[in-house]
Amino acid sequence: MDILWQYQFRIILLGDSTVGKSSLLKRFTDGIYSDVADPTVGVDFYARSLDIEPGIKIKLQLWDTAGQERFRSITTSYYRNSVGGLLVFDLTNHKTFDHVREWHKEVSEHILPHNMVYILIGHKSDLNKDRKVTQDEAEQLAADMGIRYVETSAKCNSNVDRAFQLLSRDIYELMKMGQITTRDGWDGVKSGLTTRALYPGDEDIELEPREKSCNC
Ligand SMILES: Nc1nc2c(ncn2[C@@H]2O[C@H](COP(=O)(O)OP(=O)(O)O)[C@@H](O)[C@H]2O)c(=O)[nH]1
Ligand SMILES: [Mg+2]
Repeated sequence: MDILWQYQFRIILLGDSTVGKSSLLKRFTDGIYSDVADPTVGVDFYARSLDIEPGIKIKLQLWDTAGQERFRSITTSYYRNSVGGLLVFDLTNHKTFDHVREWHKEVSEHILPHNMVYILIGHKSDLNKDRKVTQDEAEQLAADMGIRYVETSAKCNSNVDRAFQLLSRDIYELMKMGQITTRDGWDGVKSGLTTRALYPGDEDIELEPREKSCNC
């Protein structure tokens, strides 16, 4: 019996509008980048699988705010049903960095008594000459929040896979330690989908795991 993925993690993108959240997701799931992004057209979620260690395949369900970044316009279930969050700011816009703490506070308060695993993302690293946030201050903020910091560029495809890999591995490690468990009525982590589950009674069928962005 083939296993398509052992676990599904539901992950959200957080941060001000135009920091590059949708571009990051498109690069990660479809391998494409466009300088002309339409903020009003957004899919709800994207998907891609990752092998985070030999034999362990994780399906990431990645949720985008789709232009609803204003505080309190995002529904609580968006936060509550997620196990991981990318806190994204634009390296060329200091305000977006200043707002990271607010995003972190807003989400963390909404999901109490549970926790979320975060990673801090300094995005648009290709625009180094316009940089307004130093690596040192970003690393300091990440250290204060007890999370990792990675600088990415969707344009140059720099560190994009790595950011999702690191976050997924952190979540998986916490699962192995029993600090994150699947819970009834919670979509943050779901366990295994196999070919048997997909095609009961037809175990000879061979399925290639295929992932595409989803706009349903
Ligand atoms: N230079 C550069 N521009 C980017 C990058 N990622 C996104 N952008 C641009 O930033 C703008 C906003 O991106 P978008 O993904 O819509 O941001 P969102 O509102 O956070 O989803 C668009 O014009 C993108 O082309 C990047 O890595 N480098
Ligand atoms: Mg967007």
